[in-house]
Order: sequence, then structure tokens, then C-alpha cells
Amino acid sequence: MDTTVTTSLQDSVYEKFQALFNGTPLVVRSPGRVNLIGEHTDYNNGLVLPAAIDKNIIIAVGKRDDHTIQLHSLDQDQSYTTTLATIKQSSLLWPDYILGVVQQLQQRGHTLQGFDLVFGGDIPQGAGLSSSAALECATAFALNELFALGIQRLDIALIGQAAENEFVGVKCGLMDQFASVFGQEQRLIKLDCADFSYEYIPFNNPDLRIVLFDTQVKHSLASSAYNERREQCEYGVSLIQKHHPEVKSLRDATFEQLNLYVKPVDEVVYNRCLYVVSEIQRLQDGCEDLKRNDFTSFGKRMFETHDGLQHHYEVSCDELDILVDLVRDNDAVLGARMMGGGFGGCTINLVKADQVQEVIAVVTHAYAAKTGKTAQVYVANISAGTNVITG
Ligand code: GAF
Repeated sequence: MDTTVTTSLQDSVYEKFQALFNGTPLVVRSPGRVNLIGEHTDYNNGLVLPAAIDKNIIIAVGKRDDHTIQLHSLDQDQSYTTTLATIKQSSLLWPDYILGVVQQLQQRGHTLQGFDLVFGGDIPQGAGLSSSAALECATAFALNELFALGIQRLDIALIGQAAENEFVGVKCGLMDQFASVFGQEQRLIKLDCADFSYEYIPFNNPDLRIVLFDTQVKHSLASSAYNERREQCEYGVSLIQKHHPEVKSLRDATFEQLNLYVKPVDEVVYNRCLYVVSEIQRLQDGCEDLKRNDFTSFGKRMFETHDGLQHHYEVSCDELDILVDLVRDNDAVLGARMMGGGFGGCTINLVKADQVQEVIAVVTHAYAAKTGKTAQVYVANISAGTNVITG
């Protein structure tokens, strides 16, 4: 038994597979993620500091003798059938995360057979905890095992990202898929997205908890604005490149270059780039804080990240700003900020362990009073990455 997965979820997925299909399935889990600092830096060749959490997608999958693909979502109670040769986007959306992976595997020359697949999860959807990346990675990992494709973990993550970029249409970076696949218990992953080198940073202070407040909103412009931010960053780089061809991404850019070559041309693009270059530096400084166990300093940087995302990158929203403002003067909260792509989802909060319940009570009460909405709360534990549960 895998202790990071609730038995009931695992059992439900398994039992549904047995009810719908024949045989004993391979069962795989892949987790959601948090990100401590380093937001919107991954697609700028920057650094990120995510960790896998104890919320998962579980997949049960079995081979077929033909080329049919039969999928079932436990949470949506929906089924979808296609074949290896006729994969296309579905109006249901959830099949795309699986089919995008199948397409990527085929494009990379892997030979597949048909398969039956049931999945379910306890990663809240639309909360910015990467349920889609977890589904992509669980699919890639499971099919790799099922058909003995010999794919390494980094390529599992890259296949998940490519599925999201090319099939789902969100031009995300690699952070979410990498965290899902490479997570380890009680460790953050410092990932350098320029070359995919990484190191684990212990994160096991018993006096602190990671608390997520879920706004319960997901504003509709999230994916279009995400792709637009990416284009703005690329435009900023192109302005610098006219003078410094060696600058390949914002990772290479300096504040001086932004001032000289971007600011006079486009103030908005300058603000986007300023945030990214500052955030990459902030992450490096934050990792130094962690090495010294200086969580107070680290927490202050989290607030600074939020300010940059709110005012310069402009991917926050009223609900996220309210949740962060509610804890700014609370001594039990060392740091807080919006997390993930933005326009809804969760804030991540570093909270003193012995005051978690008080903080939750105060914040949820005040959030309801200000917005009329009920925030969901998750206390996240840092967990292991993708693995086989049974089979
Ligand atoms: C989303 C994306 F999927 C990630 O790649 C990352 O860019 C993140 O937004 C922002 O840091 O989760």
C-alpha cells in the first residue's frame, strides 16, 4: 500500500476498472504540486522551487488486443472511446490530457497497442495545484510501464509538457510536470529550466506548515493571458537581442538592459520582464535563506513575489489579493503569495505550525465576509513523485 494515497481513492479507481473492463490493471499515481517561489520563470529559462504534494491522480490501465482506447473519468462519471489512429481534441477536455500524451508517444516513434484506462483524483481542479500535469504524467508513466517503452523520468515530464503545449494548447513551462515526476518526501526541487539540472533542498521544519487557501475562483482569461505573458516576455527578449544577440531568454537579461532597450519601447512589456528578472534573483536569494534556515527572510520574499505578480506581471485577481492582504500583518504567517498561473486558484502560505488552526479560522471568516465566497483550505505535505502502486 502506498501511504501517500487514500485507500478509498485507490480502491474506487481499481473497482471501476474491474467493473468496466476485464483483467487486473496496472495502477499508477502522480501527484499535484506546490511552488514555494519562482513563478512564471520556468518558460523564461529561469529557476523554480516546487514540490510534489500528497494529492494525486490515480490511473488504472490495462492493455487491449486491438487499437481501441477506452477512457473513463471517475470524477466526471464520463467515458470516451477512440483509436490510436483517430486521436483528436475532445469537447469533454479531460480526455485531451491523456490523448495528448498518446499523440506525443506516437510522434516520438513509440509503438503502442490499444488500452483501457480509468482515472480519479483528489487534487482540487482549477485550484492551481496541477491536476492536469499530474494526469499527463500519470498517463505517460503508466503507458511507459505497460508497453515497456524504456522512457526516462525527464522525458516523461517533457512528454507531459509537450502534450499540454501542443494538444491542450497551453504554452506552459516544465515546472508542474517535473515536480509531479521528480518529487521526493520533505524536499523541494530547485530546478534550473535552462538545462533541467536540479537539486533537492530539504524542507522539513516541524515548526512550519504549508497552508493553501483556495479562492474557489478561476477567471476565464487564465489560459489566454498565460500565453500572452509568454509572448510579452519573448518580445522583451527580442528588443534586447537587437543590441545583445547573446541574450537568449530573460534568464540572461540584466536590469540595465531592460531599462535601456525595453522600457522606452513598451512600458507594459518592461513591467513583465522586470518581474521575471527580479523573481529569478529572488529565488536564488530565497534558497540562500533556506540554507540558513531563515524562514522569516524567505517569507518576506514570498510577499514580494506576490506584489510583483499583482502589479507588474498582472496575473493576480481580487480574491487572491484579498487572501494575501489578510495575512500580511499576521505574525503566525511568515509569507504568502498567489501560486501558479494566476487569475484564481490558491495562495500558498508559510504558517507557524502551532497556529495553523487560528490562521485558518481568521482567514476563512474574513474572506467570506469580504467576498461572499467560502475558501477551501489544504494543509499540504511534501510527498514523493510518480510511481507504480500495483501491477
Ligand atoms: C502554470 C504552468 F503550467 C507552469 O509551467 C508555470 O509557468 C506556472 O503556471 C507559473 O509559474 O502552473
